[in-house]
Amino acid sequence: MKLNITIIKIFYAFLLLIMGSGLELSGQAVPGKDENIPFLVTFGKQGKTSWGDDDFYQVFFFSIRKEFTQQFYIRVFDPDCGGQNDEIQGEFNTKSLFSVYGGKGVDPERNEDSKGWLNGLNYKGGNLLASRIFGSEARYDNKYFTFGPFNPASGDYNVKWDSYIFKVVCEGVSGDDGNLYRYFLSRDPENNIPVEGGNAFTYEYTFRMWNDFKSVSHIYPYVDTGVIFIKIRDFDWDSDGNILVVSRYKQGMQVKISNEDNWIDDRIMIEPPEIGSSLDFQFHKAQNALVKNNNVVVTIESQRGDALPFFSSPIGGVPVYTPVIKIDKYIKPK
Ligand SMILES: [Ca+2]
Ligand SMILES: [Ca+2]
Ligand SMILES: [Ca+2]
Repeated sequence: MKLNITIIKIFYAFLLLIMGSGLELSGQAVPGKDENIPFLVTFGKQGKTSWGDDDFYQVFFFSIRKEFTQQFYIRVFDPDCGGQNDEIQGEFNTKSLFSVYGGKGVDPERNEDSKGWLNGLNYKGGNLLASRIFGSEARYDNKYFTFGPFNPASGDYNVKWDSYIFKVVCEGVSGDDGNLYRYFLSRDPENNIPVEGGNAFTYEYTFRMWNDFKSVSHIYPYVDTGVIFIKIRDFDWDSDGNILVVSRYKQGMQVKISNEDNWIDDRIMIEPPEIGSSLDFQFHKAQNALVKNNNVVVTIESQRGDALPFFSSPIGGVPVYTPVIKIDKYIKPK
């Protein structure tokens, strides 16, 4: 009996270890370490959708585990639009509004509008905690601006993830240039110090590809129970190479791709081993001619029409394809 209890104790310790490793600290950087995406991008609303942003705003969520009770910060790298990193059209005249929300109305699992992926709905649900407009400002060019401090309890509590949820919206309120930027969820206002167990996610991902042939970018949607098939939609991919899906079950299935200023959708069946894990959508560059400054938008929804979250640190880790061992049927000798 005593031995059984010891075994149970070891089992739980092991389980906690695995769970802990699933909540990697790389989730603090947005885009995340495994995603290999250079920048998020949001254009000024006088821009053209053919430059790769369909709606001129981007919504990101940050989750803070309930156990973490200290103050934290949300840092924005290169929040201005001008100087380095950004995509100029004519002259730099874009203003970007970054807003941080907490409280009721933020949690996208209880407020579908908050997800921000369907245009025309109110994606600003929650209490406004902080905001700032950035133009072309040398002070924040290729540098961080820090929002906060925030108290975890001012977020919107989500039971399933046992976490407080915060939301950051970037809107291109005027101008026509592309603002490129990144986020970091930090314990420190001056340095990037991860918040244990923190993560970030979005439902409509607008990002920049690398300007080289070899870099592969990834995004990791989480597949919850009840998902039978998914619909992936991608916008303005500029016919740049291949988009592949890899999972525990899929070795590299090709997804239909968009060209210029259009949405393309594709339907992908979900198999039982893929439930409760992340999928790996890989974005491979075309190898013949370099497609430069490629911005792309991606959403994924289930057969019910609800959007799946893309986590900066994939839930359960990066999925690894596990070949199914086929057992040949016993053939009766003649
Ligand atoms: Ca401009
Ligand atoms: Ca910028
Ligand atoms: Ca594009």
